[in-house]
Amino acid sequence: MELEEARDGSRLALSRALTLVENGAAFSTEEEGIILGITGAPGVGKSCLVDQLAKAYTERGEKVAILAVDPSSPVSGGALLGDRLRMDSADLEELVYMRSVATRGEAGAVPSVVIGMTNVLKECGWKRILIETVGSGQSEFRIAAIADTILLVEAPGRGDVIQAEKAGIIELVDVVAVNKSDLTGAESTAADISNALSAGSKEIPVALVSAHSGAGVSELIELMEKAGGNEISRTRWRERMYSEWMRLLTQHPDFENTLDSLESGGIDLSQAIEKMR
Ligand SMILES: Nc1nc2c(ncn2[C@@H]2O[C@H](COP(=O)(O)OP(=O)(O)O)[C@@H](O)[C@H]2O)c(=O)[nH]1
Ligand SMILES: [Mg+2]
Repeated sequence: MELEEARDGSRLALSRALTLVENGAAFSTEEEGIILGITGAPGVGKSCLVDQLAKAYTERGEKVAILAVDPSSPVSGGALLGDRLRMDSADLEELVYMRSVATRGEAGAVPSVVIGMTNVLKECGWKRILIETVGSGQSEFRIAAIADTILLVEAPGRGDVIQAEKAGIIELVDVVAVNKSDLTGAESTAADISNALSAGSKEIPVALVSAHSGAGVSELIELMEKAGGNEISRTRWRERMYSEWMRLLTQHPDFENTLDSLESGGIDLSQAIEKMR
């Protein structure tokens, strides 16, 4: 079976096992791992920063798995991304596994699929897992909520932190990175953000980084490691509850049948909910 070969190091078997989970197979594990969620609006430099983080972790000898969740692009497999990490040596490449996650436009089902995929990865020895999620809206944060540590990436002149504050989801964030520190305006953006966050109930550190030059990346990693010991906030538990509830619902054996009945007008919504209890 796939999983045994994947545990033995076969990447092909690992991709197959992940595809099974993507297609709805449930998978849990007792293995521990560290999941880092990287979120933020398109274009702020998440992918470039993920590459830098992966490079830094592999240089410490850690194996790193990257899951790129992008609901806007229908992707197949992670092969395209394979050469994205222009790694310094073939040895380092051995330490990185990268995979795009097809979400099939069902935002609600994303977290459960991704949780299952991280479980497969942990089971197969990939303990350091980076999840890149696009956007900074509520649904993206729901994906991020499965992470142990959440990094919100910003770029000069943007206002995603402020939006996250307005939406009441800033509590989910452990660290903010203002990327593109090589550009003018990055420092003042970081200062504005620190200022805005200082009024909140939780202390959220703000780091200046350049995913192009690598400046500030090791300091960012230190900040995230410190944050890793933080207690999980009520907001994040709430998001995890939502995700788990959604998983239980979408994996209910009668879920699809019930949708059929709703579609054909055979039952109404309250009857459908009753069936799902
Ligand atoms: N000047 C500058 N540009 C950057 C930096 N990091 C990323 N970019 C650029 O920003 C654009 C978006 O980067 P990408 O990683 O794809 O962003 P994502 O959409 O958030 O994943 C690309 O053109 C990158 O080359 C940086 O540190 N400095
Ligand atoms: Mg990206």
